Amino acid sequence: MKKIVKMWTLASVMAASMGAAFATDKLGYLVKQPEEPWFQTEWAFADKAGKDLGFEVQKIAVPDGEKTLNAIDTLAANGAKGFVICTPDPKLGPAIMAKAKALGLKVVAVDDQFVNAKGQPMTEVPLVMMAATKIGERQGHELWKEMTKRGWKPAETGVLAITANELDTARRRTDGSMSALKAAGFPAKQIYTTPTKSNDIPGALDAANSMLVQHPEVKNWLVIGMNDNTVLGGIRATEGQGFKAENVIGIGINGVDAVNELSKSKATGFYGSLLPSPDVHGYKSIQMLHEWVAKGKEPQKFTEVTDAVLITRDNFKVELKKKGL
Ligand code: FCA
Repeated sequence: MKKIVKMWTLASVMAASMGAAFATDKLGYLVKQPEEPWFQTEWAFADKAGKDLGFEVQKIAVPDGEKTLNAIDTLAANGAKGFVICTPDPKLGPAIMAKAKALGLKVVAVDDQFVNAKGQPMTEVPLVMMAATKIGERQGHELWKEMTKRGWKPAETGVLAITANELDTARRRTDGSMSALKAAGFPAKQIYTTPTKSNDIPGALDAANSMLVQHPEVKNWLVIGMNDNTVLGGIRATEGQGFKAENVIGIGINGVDAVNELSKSKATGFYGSLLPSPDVHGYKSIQMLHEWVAKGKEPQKFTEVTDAVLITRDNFKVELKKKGL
């Protein structure tokens, strides 16, 4: 009799511990622009982390503030314990944090940092992002290199810098790019900045058009922007105004958003893109959240993902494959 009791006890212990191992946490992954391959890649690798580490990822598109706050309610109603987010607007930070706190959800920010009511970065929220200034400097450096290779005279060249300064990561990238060009010897007075109203191709195209018409004297253009779509908008504008591919050099940032362009049968002014690590952003941010939720291990406040590779028409397939993208 005693033996049987013991066996039962063992069985129930085993069942309980198996239950714990299989109880999957639900975690959200909210992104501002699901149409960008950048964010699709983050989602894919967040899913991979979920499969590897045993949690479920609820992926929700949050193009505006209302959708963001609704998504947080939905997550809580579904029993999620936290979420990773690339916010559609950094200024939503305080509202996002207040709602998450009220519903008992943990938050990790990815790519775009929250700002508080005073416009200062909310450094208390864990953040995973790319090294913005560094990648911008690389953009400027690579543009200078390609322009030198083509033998362009600085006097005949203009820089079309499409900016989005209200987004800190964007401002740091384009500032980095412009300072690298100046440091290399590009004349500062021929760098023309134009702000885009939206972070997509149509917005950047409008911004670029209004600047291009003001400078009919420029023969060759270098195009700067915070990501691939911004630079692509600039390239489309140069095409619309009759510039040939050989008189334009644009280098984007994100890489994965440049695949269609680099696959075109004929070269365009879009020379290449800096490919960082959307795979690492997606996997790591949600892994950190999972460890926080499941094991109480609080993430470090700032995780910077460095290193980017320049992909062009010549090497993009190989480089993307190397990263499993
Ligand atoms: C911002 C941009 C995205 C991507 C990300 C890392 O959110 O809008 O395209 O570059 O930073």
